[in-house]
Amino acid sequence: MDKYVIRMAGAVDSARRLAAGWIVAWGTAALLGVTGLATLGSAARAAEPLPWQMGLQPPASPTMASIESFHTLLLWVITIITIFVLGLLVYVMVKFNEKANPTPSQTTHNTMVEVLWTVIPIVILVAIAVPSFKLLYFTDKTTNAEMTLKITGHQWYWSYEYPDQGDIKFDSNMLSDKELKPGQRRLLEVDNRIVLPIGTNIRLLMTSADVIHAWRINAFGVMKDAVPGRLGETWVRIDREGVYYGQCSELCGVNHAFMPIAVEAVSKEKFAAWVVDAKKKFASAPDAAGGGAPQLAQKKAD
Ligand SMILES: [Cu+2]
Repeated sequence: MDKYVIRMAGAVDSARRLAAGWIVAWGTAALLGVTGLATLGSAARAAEPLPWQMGLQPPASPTMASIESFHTLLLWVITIITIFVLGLLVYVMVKFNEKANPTPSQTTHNTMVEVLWTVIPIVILVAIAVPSFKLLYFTDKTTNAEMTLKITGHQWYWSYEYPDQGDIKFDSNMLSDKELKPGQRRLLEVDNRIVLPIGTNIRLLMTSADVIHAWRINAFGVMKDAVPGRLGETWVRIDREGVYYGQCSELCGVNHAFMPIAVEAVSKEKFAAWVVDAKKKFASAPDAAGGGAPQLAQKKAD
């Protein structure tokens, strides 16, 4: 009886190891995929989450469209792997249980199987890594930027500069509950929205005047840390008009949750008209972006 128990334990053990090998390998693959997806999830009016929505909100930039298709690819990979591992477990339970397999095999190693469960996951990881790195470099910067928006994080608001539109500068603060007009999004609406043209390659430069913040808009697929003393760069090309919302995504202090981002994406003509108005509107506040004295402005003054 003892001998039988030991044999049985051996068979179960090797079956368990076989399954464990796959689970570890595929778990790593799944994790790698998930880290690539950490950019997604809050609100935007031109592309916003809806009750009972399946999947992501509609992408509003080529970057987000690419992130979404990469996400779909990974979802397929993860689904197939999960079903395969589940199949293996069920197979082991049915085929090698005590009744079906009273005299278990004494096998402890199988070179072929071991090579396969090492090589196949590597091949799949490499197949995932190639589009992943391509996407990473695509989001990194644009080679032909048509305009620049400089973003500075402050505790706890954002300030914006349009260096090639006649130096427009302004602060953007969240509206309090009292200031909200009907229909405006609570904790998302701001006093001065960023206005940007659609169909334009916009270079986004990010820095901070105090601690690390992160400028994030899900519909654009943009999330980049704003680090004091450094200049981060990414880009966006907005597909269609509308208002897009985002939030600071780096824990930056007590009011971290209260420094939202609101972007009004308009046609190029409307943007040109806004620039004319904005120059007048923000001219009265020459140091609007101040408080933190952004590095670029300082350099210019030298
Ligand atoms: Cu912040």
